[in-house]
Amino acid sequence: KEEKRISYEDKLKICEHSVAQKLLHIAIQKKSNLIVSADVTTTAELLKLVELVGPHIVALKTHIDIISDFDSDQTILPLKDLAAKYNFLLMEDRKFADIGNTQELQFSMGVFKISNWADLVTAQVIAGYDSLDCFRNVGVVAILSMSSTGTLTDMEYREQAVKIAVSHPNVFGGVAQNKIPNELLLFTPGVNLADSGDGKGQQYNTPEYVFKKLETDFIIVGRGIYKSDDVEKAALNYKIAGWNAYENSL
Ligand code: 5FU
Repeated sequence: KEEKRISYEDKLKICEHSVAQKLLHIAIQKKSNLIVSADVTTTAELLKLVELVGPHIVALKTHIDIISDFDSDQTILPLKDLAAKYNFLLMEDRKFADIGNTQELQFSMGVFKISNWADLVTAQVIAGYDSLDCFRNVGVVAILSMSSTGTLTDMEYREQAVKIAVSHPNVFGGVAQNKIPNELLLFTPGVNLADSGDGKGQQYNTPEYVFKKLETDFIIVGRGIYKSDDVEKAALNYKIAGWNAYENSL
């Protein structure tokens, strides 16, 4: 049966996790549901990109391990300043996928010390419910299904993954290409206004499609924005497209 999609205001009443609350407040305030995926490989490119897109986004999604000159003072301190200046959250797309003890180490130790700066992280649920216990003081977005061709996240996997996501107190959202329960926030990557794929397995949908059909809450856009000739204009276009698609889906 078709449920009607609910507004960000109504989501505020049912998504109690503090990170969900923050994201929803930012979305309403900035009239944006856009998350930019900053898949650039140097600190200079990253900070330049963030200066341009910062005003238009609710969160910046990083793959911090692709930054070749990563340095916590040079990379993370300015990034945190920009996040405060433009009011967005930092989402590290680490896709943790190991036993709890190892994830705990990967989360707080090593070079990147993700626990020191990320507001939210992505994690696979492949290792089971208890593996997510280590993500205290952060919000977890569980990977429930993937956007790539041939992904193994079939319906049975997704059903089990959703059970873990809705029941674990550290999890407030899911990354998926399908509708998920309303008590979770839905993050959808694989969004592009110009392309349908990248020749490497990525599959794209439009903002219109993901808000109407999947009832997504946040779109995640990478190359559609950071590869654009005019990055700021592209961010603004996706922000407006995302917000209009959200309003049209209500
Ligand atoms: F979980 C997922 C997924 O299913 N698909 C994705 O594309 C995550 N992603 C990430 O979103 C991926 O790792 C990229 O960082 C980003 C999409 O980038 P694009 O340039 O818009 O294709």
